[in-house]
Amino acid sequence: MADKTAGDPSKDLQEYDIFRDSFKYFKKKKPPPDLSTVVELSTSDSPEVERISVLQPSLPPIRGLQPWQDWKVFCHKHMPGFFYIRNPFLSGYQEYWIRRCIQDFPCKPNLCNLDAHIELSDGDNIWELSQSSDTLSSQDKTLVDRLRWVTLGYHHNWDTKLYTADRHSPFPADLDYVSRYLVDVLGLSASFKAEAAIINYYHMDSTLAPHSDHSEFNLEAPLVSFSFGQSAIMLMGTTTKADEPVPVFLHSGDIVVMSGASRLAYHAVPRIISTAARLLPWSKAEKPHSEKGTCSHHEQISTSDSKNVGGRDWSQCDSSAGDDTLLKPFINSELPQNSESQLEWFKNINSYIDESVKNSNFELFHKYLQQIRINMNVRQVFKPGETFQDT
Ligand SMILES: O=C(O)CCC(=O)C(=O)O
Repeated sequence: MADKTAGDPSKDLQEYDIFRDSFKYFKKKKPPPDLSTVVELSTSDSPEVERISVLQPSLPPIRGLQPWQDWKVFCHKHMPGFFYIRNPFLSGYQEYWIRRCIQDFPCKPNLCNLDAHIELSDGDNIWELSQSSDTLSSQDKTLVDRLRWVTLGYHHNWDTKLYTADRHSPFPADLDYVSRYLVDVLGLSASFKAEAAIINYYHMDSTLAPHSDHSEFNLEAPLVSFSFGQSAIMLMGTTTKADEPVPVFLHSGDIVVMSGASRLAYHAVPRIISTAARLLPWSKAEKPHSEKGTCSHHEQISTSDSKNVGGRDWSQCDSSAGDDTLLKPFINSELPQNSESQLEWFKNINSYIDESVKNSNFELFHKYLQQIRINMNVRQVFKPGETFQDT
């Protein structure tokens, strides 16, 4: 790329913000950018991209992921500590997380951008309010369209850029566990604990400006980022904006982990890429993996009786009927601390995920994702064993 500092003596080459130029280039509508330089990490034949093998994890896998041996994990020479996992979800199981992001996570006690405009109470469900046309005003119908972000766990304060003890709600155990599992498979940290997350809901014209994530007290713990729905271009840089970032494509199901030198690297999302419905993972009207009669690796660790989870008879539970409110205490609580309760929780969550995926109708979620990209961005806030008293 041409030296953009040429002819501008006021700009020191070291300080020149090449990242911003790249962001503007990929954001531009007219003329649209040339996407041929955007790296498709899973198919790239560039010598800078390397597929790596992962390690046998110490944790058992949560339901819905392909066996870790089959994961396609890539690194890039210019982004040490950056890992890209090409959609490791079993067919049909991305929907579990998509539903969590659209239907569950925007509910109280979590915070979202709509709090500035309307008073949401316990039990209000933005997705359901947006669906029911007869009882509510037309403004309610657009609530889900106005959703831009949700925060979980320690709620990131956008103004102060701080986490504080008083802005905290329980971090959902399933998201904590799946993040720990991912970090474990990559061999990054035995003590990872998800304590905060930002869920971003991108519209087709949304962008995320160049930034680095440094509000956490623990800046060594990796950052885990999940993409669902429409594709995006992510610009991945270094710790200085004077370095040109690498543009990479992110698609539905892809997971990025930023660790080591990449943990504090500048990154941005300059563009959402319209992805034809036929190219989205669910276009083939796929059934959950287990329904295809395949005995997969993950089934070896399933020990629970799916009919009796959390004291409920699951054979009576059709979550498509929206009758899963009784499960909220189970799915919205933190991961149990002691290992016996954690094992019990683990059996229950696996059955819950299976049932939730098999019994739900995801058509409306798929429709929503024809225009939306969701990103779940998970962080550990504290060093192991520390809390606010220790900072
Ligand atoms: O949307 C993405 O892929 C990145 C999101 C991000 O960087 C953030 O929330 O800090």
